[in-house]
Amino acid sequence: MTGFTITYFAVRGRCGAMRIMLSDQGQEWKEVVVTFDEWMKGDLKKTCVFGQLPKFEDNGLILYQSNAILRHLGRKLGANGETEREASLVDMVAEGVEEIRTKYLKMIYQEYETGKDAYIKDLPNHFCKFEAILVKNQSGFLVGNSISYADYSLFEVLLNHQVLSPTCLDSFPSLKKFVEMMSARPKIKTFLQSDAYKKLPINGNGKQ
Ligand code: 0HH
Repeated sequence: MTGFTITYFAVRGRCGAMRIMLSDQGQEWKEVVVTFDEWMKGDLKKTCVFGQLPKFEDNGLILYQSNAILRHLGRKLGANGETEREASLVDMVAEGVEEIRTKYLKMIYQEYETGKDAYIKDLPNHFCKFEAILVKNQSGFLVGNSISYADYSLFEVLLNHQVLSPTCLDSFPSLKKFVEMMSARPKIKTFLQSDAYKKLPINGNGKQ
């Protein structure tokens, strides 16, 4: 019996990948939704180790930093590579995904109007790296023969980018196949069709 709780704002944001991962792994979790007004009071912020959300609780263990949470779940749920060597490669690839996510969030929150077109134009320079990883690995996953937290993270980033630019994967057949394969996993498919997922905007400022 697990006791997972996610405390976060009413957006997919930095919890998108962990929710997809928990669903696919057949886990249940509780959501504590923080409103803008509650957050602005400042009391909760003061208790957060880095002054930010998400906060993740696992039977008394409290974690912050979305990628640390993904890694924790990867280790706990067996989605972290099958060997120590693979686990290191999973971390490496996940850091590469984080670089795209960070650039995406900067564009969305700071320069959507002025930077969106240039951002989309530059995407192939980032996507080609992940295309090459998938072509080399051949299993359909980023590392080894089993799904890892890096796969969930990349999948969620790509879903968001397909909203930003529906044709952005057209030159990347392996990435396109990867998104199709992940989307077709039964528990992910059910989650992506759920109100819990659909009702949440991708980002907190209405841009996507
Ligand atoms: N490195 C951290 C991580 O990966 C970054 C966390 C972070 O940026 O976990 N947290 C932001 C919220 S994510 C935060 O706590 C961006 C979504 C913003 C949506 C806000 C919607 C509010 C409306 C209800 N920001 C608050 C702060 O820094 O005070």
